Amino acid sequence: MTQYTVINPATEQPVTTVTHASAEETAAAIERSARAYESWRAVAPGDRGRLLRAFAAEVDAHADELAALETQNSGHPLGAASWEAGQVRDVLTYYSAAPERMTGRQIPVPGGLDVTFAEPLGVVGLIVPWNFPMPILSWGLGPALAAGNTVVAKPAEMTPLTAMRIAELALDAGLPEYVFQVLPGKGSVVGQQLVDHPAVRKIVFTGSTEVGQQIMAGCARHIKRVTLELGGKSANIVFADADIEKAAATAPYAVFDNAGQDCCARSRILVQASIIDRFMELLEPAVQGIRVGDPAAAGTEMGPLISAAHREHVASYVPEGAPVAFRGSAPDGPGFWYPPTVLAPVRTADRAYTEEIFGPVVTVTPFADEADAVALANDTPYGLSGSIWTGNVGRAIRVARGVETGNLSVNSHSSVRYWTPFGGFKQSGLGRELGPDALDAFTDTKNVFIATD
Ligand code: TAP
Repeated sequence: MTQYTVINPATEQPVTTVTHASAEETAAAIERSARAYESWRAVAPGDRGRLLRAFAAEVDAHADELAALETQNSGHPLGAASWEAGQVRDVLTYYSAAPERMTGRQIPVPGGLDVTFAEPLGVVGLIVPWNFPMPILSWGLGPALAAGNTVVAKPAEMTPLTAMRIAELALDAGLPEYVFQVLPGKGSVVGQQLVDHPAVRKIVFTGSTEVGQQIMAGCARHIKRVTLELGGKSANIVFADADIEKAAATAPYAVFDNAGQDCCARSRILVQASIIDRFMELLEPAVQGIRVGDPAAAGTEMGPLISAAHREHVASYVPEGAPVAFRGSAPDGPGFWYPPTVLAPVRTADRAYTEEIFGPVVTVTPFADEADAVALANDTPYGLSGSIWTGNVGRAIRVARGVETGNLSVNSHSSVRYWTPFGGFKQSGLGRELGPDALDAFTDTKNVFIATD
């Protein structure tokens, strides 16, 4: 039995210890999940919807507790963690309407009646990263359960606490036992077992591109369905005709939110050369104004990084002599702190420009014209997110169609809204989560022909 000590990244103090599941325990949980599936899929649609609404209400009633737990475990500012708990409630509520609306089609054919059914898949394995433990769990959980699947989730080793509590809340809300289980443990043990076990019919993985590649290869052995949400190196493109004040004031939040540990972070700011000096003048006070500190304190906007190892990784992108234009602040003393950092000018071959840093470091690069901006934005293997700032609606549409990425916002930095599809182009992933079509990712279409002759 392996014990894991969960550390508060803002204090470096232990929070609690968690017992890791072994490969054998994971297999046993998957088999319990497969048995629970037989009855869960048969629950009447209205009752399944009611249970999901009860689950959402239970999460809502414990939102403050969940937020405080996330702040301790992940170092997220309390305001952000409250939003994250609210997102779990909202995703469950949104998909609670689905069971009663999962209609098939009636297709005109000769000689009979042809209908389709959206059948659940069976046991779904969710492999969740440490950066947004609650929302990312809910994006798979809500539609998977609504469609009639059962779920075994593996939270990241470093951030298991809110997922474990949410599983308890599911039982308190009346979800039958083993419909939703959370197994804390290592990716190489619990995650690998989810990928390898034949009773798991689908994997939803969010994390690094490298591990995503291994998961996809593992799923191929069973033709297991897979959704991958991987990394990003998204561009925030600011044209000379934009509201430059607003673009500069909001740019730091588009990359330093969650201390930059966000796959949608707009970590490459591309600015039209004619306005770059003015933009930098406006960006500096915006970056220095970010309130970095105790995540439990009211008004804190940015907390620490998740671990010492991750801070070292982030710092490696800012070596001696790096072109630091300016920096925000960070507390001294215990905690894995790293100040918001702006690098400019950065060569486009520099690894700070090409690699996902997953920390509060952003590069600023000038571009000449619209074609140059699109070419720079697309010069990456990733394609997850991005923003376009312009006052010209035609340009906004042309650039939005030209940038190879799954989620774009114009004159804002919105990315993940549970009403709309979310996912990546290129190496940022495969498949889509959220939005009205997410049920398709948790069902297979069955076609039935009934002869009338
Ligand atoms: P990963 O190693 O990819 O971990 C993500 C999840 O996969 C964790 O739950 C992890 O478990 C699990 N996992 C690891 N190896 C596995 C395996 N062989 N089979 C099945 N599951 C496995 O990411 P990370 O180490 O947390 O972060 C590394 C980098 O990935 C970051 O710096 C960032 O660039 C990127 N990242 C991207 C995202 C998003 S949202 N796209 C999220 C997090 C990280 P453990 O708990 O044991 O690690």
